[in-house]
Amino acid sequence: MTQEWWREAVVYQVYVRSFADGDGDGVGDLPGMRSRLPYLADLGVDAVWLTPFYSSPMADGGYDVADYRSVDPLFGTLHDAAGLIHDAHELGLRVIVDIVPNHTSDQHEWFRAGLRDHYVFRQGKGARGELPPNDWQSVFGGPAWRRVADGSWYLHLFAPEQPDLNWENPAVRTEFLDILRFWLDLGVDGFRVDVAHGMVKAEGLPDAGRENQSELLSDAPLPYFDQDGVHDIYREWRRVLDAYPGDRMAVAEAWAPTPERTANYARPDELHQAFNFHFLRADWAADAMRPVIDAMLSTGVPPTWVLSNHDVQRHVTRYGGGETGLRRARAAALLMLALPGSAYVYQGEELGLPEVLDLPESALRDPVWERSGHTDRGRDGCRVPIPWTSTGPSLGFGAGPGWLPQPEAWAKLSAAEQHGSPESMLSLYRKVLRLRRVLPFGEFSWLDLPEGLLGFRRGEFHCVVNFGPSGARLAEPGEVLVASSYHGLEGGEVLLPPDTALWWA
Ligand code: TEU
Repeated sequence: MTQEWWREAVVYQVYVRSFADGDGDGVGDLPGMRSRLPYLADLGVDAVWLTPFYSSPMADGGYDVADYRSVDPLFGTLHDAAGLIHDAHELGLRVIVDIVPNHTSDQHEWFRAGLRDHYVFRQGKGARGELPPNDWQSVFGGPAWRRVADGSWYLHLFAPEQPDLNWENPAVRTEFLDILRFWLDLGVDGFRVDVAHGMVKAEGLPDAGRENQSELLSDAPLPYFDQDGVHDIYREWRRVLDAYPGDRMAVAEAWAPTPERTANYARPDELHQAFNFHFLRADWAADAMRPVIDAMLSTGVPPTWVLSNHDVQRHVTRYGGGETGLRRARAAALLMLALPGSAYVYQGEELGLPEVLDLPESALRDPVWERSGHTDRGRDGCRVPIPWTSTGPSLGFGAGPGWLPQPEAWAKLSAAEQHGSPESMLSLYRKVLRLRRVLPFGEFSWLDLPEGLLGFRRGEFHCVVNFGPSGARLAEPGEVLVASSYHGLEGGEVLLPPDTALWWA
């Protein structure tokens, strides 16, 4: 049997609202996305992951789902979804969809019908139940409980419009197995499981016991995340996935405290992969990157690598911004795409887009902005619509202005501008993704290199990154396949400038 496709796949994340707007209403949609499939096939990725496009009041950009089996009119129709899956498959691209099982929208029929057993309702504390049932904090800020008319409280780990489901209720479990089947029947190749570490809460809902609960990768356990019982759910899900032909898969969005705890989600009888957020969080330094890579590889589960997504500051900016950030992002691409396992590329990362830090406050749509009492600007800065061309009201995103304004400087970063330029970020990604498909990768081992350098080999293939502040010399390494920035050759040595990565074989 050939190897399962997802093990080495490069998956491109499409944040549907911001990718391509087919009908000119300012919001990206499925027909727009469908029209850009040839771009993705040409880029050289293996699969696409689509963020939620289901019926939703959009309190959290679609992560508040009102109906898991329908497409929101803003994004198109079920027919568009089926057409997109069909076209993607024709182009050799797999399709992964998002599934949001921790919570529904407060407009979901269960919540509207007042089905309390489907959610987490409790009586409050205090003489008249006027205090929340415990000290849990919402990830978006403030208490995780909201009081309703009869005086009881319901749990919402995210926005109040996103009530947490009660996974102790068998009706909830059965419904989600059925939702999985619905999309599998429509032809999807897999699922990205939203807040995969959240569904099961500690017995009795005990206090977290500390005020600051916002660090998602904290070592201190929280009674509402990463509870052991959640794994029973995935064992059920896996049986559903395995009953379908064609290597269907699921990847966990699990913010577990350690790489080992994260690895628990990717098991032969559970989900297939889990995002490696420790890699995403690592600073731009050899001694920060190496331990997280080691930790991932030593867990023994199929490795994954991710640098950016729709929830975090884009890594060009995280790594220092400006020319430095871009240079580092180029080197990071070579690092990530050389490591064994699969990689997740966030839309616009292949264009070197930075975080947009100066969006006008009136334009902000992320609930984090409201919920944090206007102290945290939230995640809109990484969700600005993609620039496809250098002109037009939204740089080719759609026929009219996009739902968030794009910086003027993005005209130069557009896909069309970069396409013909051999030195562009887009050309680098295209080149590297092509090489990755044909290189005969062998067994992984670290190279013994001076401080500031990080390097490894996979058989004859080598990757070295210079994280240090000064240039480094490497003994003539054989055939240079690609470098992330200019490198020199001198007297049988390669000169590797700071913040540069090199592949050779
Ligand atoms: O995110 C889960 C999560 O805990 C974080 O990524 C969080 O959104 C962020 O740190 C807050 O600043 C998932 C989705 O990826 C995210 O877009 C949704 O908002 C969230 O779940 C709720 O569904």
